Amino acid sequence: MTQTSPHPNSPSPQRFPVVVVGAGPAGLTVGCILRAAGVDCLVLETETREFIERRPRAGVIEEWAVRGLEQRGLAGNLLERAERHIACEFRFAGERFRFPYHELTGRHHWVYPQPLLVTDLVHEYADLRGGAIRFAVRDVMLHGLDGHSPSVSYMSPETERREVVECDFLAGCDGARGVSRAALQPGRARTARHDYGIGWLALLAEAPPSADCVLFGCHPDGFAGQMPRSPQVTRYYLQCPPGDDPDNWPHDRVWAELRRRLGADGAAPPAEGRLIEKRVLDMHDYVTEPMVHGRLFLAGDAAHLVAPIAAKGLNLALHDAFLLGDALVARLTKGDDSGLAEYEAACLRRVWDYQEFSQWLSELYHGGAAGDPFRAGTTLARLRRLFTSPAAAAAFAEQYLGTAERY
Ligand code: RFL
Repeated sequence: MTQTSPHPNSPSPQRFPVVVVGAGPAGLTVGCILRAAGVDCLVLETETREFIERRPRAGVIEEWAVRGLEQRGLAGNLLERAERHIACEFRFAGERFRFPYHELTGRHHWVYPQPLLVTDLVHEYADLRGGAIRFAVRDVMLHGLDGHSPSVSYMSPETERREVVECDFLAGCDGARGVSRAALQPGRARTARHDYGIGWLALLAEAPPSADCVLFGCHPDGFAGQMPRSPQVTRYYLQCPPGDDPDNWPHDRVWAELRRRLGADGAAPPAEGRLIEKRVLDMHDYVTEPMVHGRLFLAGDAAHLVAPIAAKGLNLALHDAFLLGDALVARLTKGDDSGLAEYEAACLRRVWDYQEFSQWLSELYHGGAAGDPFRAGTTLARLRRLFTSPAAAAAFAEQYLGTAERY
């Protein structure tokens, strides 16, 4: 929510050069970059530390993103513990088709559960780099976005009062349901949205993965996916109607559908285990433009959401955060404005490229189950082409791994 002037009952407003709204991967990475350069900032987060360190979400991180974390001293645990993935496997027409992207390109993916990354980043920011952070704040409001001295106010859980913090710059990193994007609307920004008309039942199972790689089951009854997270926990997805009730998916139905849709000659069936997360995602994408308003800079899901079809959201959040963190440091330590001026354009080139790839991949996953024999035919042709045309395979690998030389 936004209002023109801060609520008056804060006794003495504090001041930080940067306030970061949201302690997800984007906000924490920006915070760590600022602290490493000796720039003070405050991170505000509506949830508790325990909650954000456990919230299950992404797992697939692209090589360039890990390199970016490493260059900023943020990948120590990740490089020790993450798994290197070198292939994925498509299953269609009752057969298995392994796509060995490492063999084709020399590149790989990292698999590291998002809660572990967030735990590492909070520890680095708050415990090692001495960054200020307030958890469990409520009713965050942004003020004075049109001027040179914006501010943020929030209800403090400790004082039960509205606290006001003045700043030079605001980083809006509060995800898809935060207040930063809303502060730009109406009339200040346009959100372009795409709905796939498809639901995914997102599942986390206490079970080892049934294969050493990501599996994509392109089945006439709907998509099924397996994304390994750790030797003990596996993420699965099952295509379902949008808005479906997770209660329509009892344990036995889930495992029967996973076995059927991921079934193929010579393939081990998914290892059954307790389902520790079960929720329906209505698949959609959006991009908000502009990502910058005055001294407010949006980053990550606050600015753009990409459905988990191609496992790109966390990667885009990190891409924004590297650019924004570095640009703020340049501005605040050297007076160099160029990074901030180029920030939005540099983010959006990769964002739109990844959005386009997600759309393309969605047809590969879902086209065969659309109930349209023509789409089923073209989808099968698209799938087969990946395994018959080296040019098509190279293009897929580049987009899947995010390795294009330029965006
Ligand atoms: P986050 O992670 O949502 O963090 C935003 C933080 O802001 C807090 N917040 C507020 N704080 C202060 N004031 C407010 N008013 C606030 N409102 C909210 C929230 O509590 C939260 O802590 O956004 P960020 O940092 O931009 O990071 C984005 C990623 O989390 C997201 O894109 C990925 O999780 C997407 N995603 C995946 N991405 C990948 O790259 N690879 C994957 O394998 C992958 N799998 C997934 C995914 C997302 C999923 N969900 C959520 C649909 C799997 C799933 C199931």
